[in-house]
Amino acid sequence: MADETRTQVADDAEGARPTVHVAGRWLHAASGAVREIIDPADALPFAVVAEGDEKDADLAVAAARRAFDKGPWPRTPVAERAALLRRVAGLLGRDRERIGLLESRDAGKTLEEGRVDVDCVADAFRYFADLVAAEAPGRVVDAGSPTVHSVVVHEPVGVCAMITPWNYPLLQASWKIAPALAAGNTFVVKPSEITPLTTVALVELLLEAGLPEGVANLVTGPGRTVGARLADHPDVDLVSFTGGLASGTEVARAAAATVKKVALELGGKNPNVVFADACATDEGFDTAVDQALNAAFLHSGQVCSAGGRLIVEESLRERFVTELARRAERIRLGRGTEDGVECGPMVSGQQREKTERHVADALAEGAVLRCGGKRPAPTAVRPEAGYFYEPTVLDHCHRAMRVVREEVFGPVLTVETFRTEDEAVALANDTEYGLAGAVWTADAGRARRVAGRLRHGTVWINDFHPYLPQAEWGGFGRSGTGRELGPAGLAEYRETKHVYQNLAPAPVRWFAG
Ligand code: TXE
Repeated sequence: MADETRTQVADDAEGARPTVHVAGRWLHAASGAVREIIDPADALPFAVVAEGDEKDADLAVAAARRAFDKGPWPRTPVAERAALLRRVAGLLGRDRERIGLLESRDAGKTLEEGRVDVDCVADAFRYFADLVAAEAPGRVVDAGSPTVHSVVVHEPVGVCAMITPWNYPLLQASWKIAPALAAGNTFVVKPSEITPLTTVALVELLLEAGLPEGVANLVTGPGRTVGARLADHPDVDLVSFTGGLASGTEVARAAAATVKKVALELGGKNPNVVFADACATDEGFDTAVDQALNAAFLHSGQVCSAGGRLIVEESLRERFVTELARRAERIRLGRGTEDGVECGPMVSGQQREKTERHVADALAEGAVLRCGGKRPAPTAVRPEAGYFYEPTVLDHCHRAMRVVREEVFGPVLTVETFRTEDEAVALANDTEYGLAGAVWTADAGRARRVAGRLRHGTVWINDFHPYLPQAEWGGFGRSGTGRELGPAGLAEYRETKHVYQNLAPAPVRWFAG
């Protein structure tokens, strides 16, 4: 399996691919610069893409502007837009294996995770197609007069810039592209410079589905040049960003100069609160431990909603953490395409070093290492050069520690304890973020009480990680602004217009003359 993967993608690496897409044409970067794309499982390049800069961003924005102001897409009937989105979903299904494999190779996730991502993305395209197709064309408002016809309609925002990260490249681009297209916008997408390949594949599918020229534009390249230019470009009407807090803050600052609409998804520091009553039975205990593992270590913890903060009732701690560490040690690391591998490498050396610094600081501040805390020994499927890091459990943590306050974005679980429900809620809310959190309890009343008090955009009760295309996703606090998915995820890409029609115009005589 691994060898097939290697050959297929290696073909692409023979020369730089023209991965900048502007006004219906695939181009090399205007400067001619290229970038090697690294396989995080062995730290070797396996593809070469165009390294765009501000000039490519300007060309892409100009194309998107023309397509919005003069092209057919914003004026295309909703039913036709919905049909195109459904065709894209169908093409994703057709190419599930190819794109799933590309995502696995590029982002370092397992092949199965790559496939699931493609399925989720197809669902999102179908969801937004159904949502717009079912809508009434406008909301008639009672103006209190038979001679006034008043209606509120929704229109596309215009040119949308989308800046996406490396952990879920296809999924995060699609959560922006699907609603933006459903609403009739044109766009320029800039994927993370280290994982651009499935975004290129997605744009190819949009074109195959029949999207008119200039609606979808893509610039591969760095955040500090391409991303920054998109955020401050005067012809961009909206910027939607998913990534880290520091870069998101810069994007918001740059966008403010031209009063763009801004949507930000900036990650989280997500609590997983476990009450002892959830583990009263062996089955309950097994489920809560299993899900705590999944919450923290899926995709090496490089998930914005990763449950990296375990907040467990004091009486349960020793039993829970002992079992958790035992099972974390058995997680099979390796290249995501190898059979039996449960967790791939981290995405980059930089991300692994950030994780290592966090663990070192935590240990210096008094955390107790229960497992992991180091790079694994190399094996055949886990070469020395890959960016692997062992799933790590840090016990006896507290809020003053940097590892508990800041997003690690690596396979690190911290353990804190509580004695009362109030204490559990206070700990879970004691974060500047507010993206997601979970509560585990067998007491239905407590579940609802705690869920009601958590200041997070998604709260799971006796579960962790699931999301639905029809339910909004986004954060409180510094996890960001705006929402993706659900009706609010579509509303982000729309302007609201009130059209007031006087059917019997007459002078108002406000001024005597
Ligand atoms: O992300 P960046 P990085 C968090 C996570 C991680 C940290 C840093 O904690 O350790 O962020 O990761 C583009 N103007 N998340 O540095 O820089 C960049 O090119 C415009 C959380 O890799 O935020 C990429 O396309 N764009 C997260 C995108 O921003 C800029 C997912 C994200 O990269 C830019 C990833 C600028 N000035 C990391 N600077 C989540 N919310 O899921 C960078 N970019």
